[in-house]
Amino acid sequence: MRNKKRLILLLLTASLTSGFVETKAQDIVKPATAGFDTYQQNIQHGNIDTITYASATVGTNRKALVYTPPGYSKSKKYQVLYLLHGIGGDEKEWLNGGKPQVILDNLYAQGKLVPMIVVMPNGRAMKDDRATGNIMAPDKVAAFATFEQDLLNDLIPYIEKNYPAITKRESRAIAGLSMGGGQALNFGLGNLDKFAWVGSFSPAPNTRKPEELVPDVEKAKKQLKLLFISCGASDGLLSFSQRTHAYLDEKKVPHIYFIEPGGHDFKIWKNGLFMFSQLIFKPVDSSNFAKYTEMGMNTAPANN
Ligand code: FER
Repeated sequence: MRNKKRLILLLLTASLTSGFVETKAQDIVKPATAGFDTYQQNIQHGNIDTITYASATVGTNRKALVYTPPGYSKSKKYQVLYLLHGIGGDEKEWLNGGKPQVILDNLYAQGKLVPMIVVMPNGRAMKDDRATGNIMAPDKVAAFATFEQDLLNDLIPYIEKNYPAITKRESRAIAGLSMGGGQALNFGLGNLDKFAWVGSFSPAPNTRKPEELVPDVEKAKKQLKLLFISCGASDGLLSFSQRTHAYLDEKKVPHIYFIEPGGHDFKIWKNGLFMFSQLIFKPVDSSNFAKYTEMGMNTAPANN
C-alpha cells in the first residue's frame, strides 16, 4: 500500500514536471488550427459598434467599426489595436472576410488575449472613401497614405476620448492586411512615439523602402516591442515582405517573419490576426523570434 502511494506520487510529480516543460516549450504561438474561426454559442462574445468621427484631415464624418471584448466595461482600461484593410476594402472588410470577432471571442474563451479594443477604420482617407470604381486609381491609392494624418490627428483622439483606452505607446498596436499591412509598417514604424506593436500581413507595394521605413535602427530596436510580418509563400507581393525582412535581419532589428503556404487571401490574414493578437501587450521573448522563421517556409529570394 505504501509503495503504491509512493508510485502514484512519483507519477504525479513526473506528469506535473513534464507538463511544466511542455508549457515552456509552447511559448511560441502556433498557427491557427481547425475551429479557430468557428462561431461558438456557449462562450462569451464581444460587441461591434459602428462609430462616426469628424475628420479634419478629410473634411467629412468618417465611419469605423469598434470591437469591444467579452466582459467589456467602461470602468476598466484597455489596450487598443488598430486593424487595417486592403485595397479593395473598407471598414467592413475584416468583418466580412475575416470574422475577427469570432477569432477573438474564441481566443478570449481560452484565456489567450490581453483585453483589447479593436478599431477597424476606413483607410482610404478621401471624401468618397468607398471601394468602388477603379480601386487602383492614383487618387484612391494616395488616400491610403493620407490616412496617416486622419489616424493620428482625428481617429486616435476620438477613440481615446470616447473609449476607456490606455493612451501610452505601449498600449497601442497597429496591424493590417496588404495595403493595410503597408500602412501598418509605414505608420507604425514612422510613429514609434505612438505605437509599440506593429503587425503586417502580406504588405503591399505601398510599403516604404526599408531604409525609409527604419531610418534610425537604434531607435527602432529600443522602441519596438514587436514587429511581426507574415505572408503567403505564393503571394505575388512576397518580395515586399522579403526585402523588409532582409534589411531588418541585416540591421539586427528583432522581428517575427512567418511565411506560410498560400496566396494573397484571408486564410493568411486571419492567421495573422490569430497569431499577432496573442503576442501583443504581453512580455516578449525575442530569442524565440527565429523559431517562427524556421516554423515557416523558406522562400529566400534567388541570389543573382
Ligand atoms: C499593387 C498591387 C496590389 C498595389 C496595391 C496592391 C498600390 C494591394 C493589394 C491589396 O491591398 O490587397 O500594385 O499598388
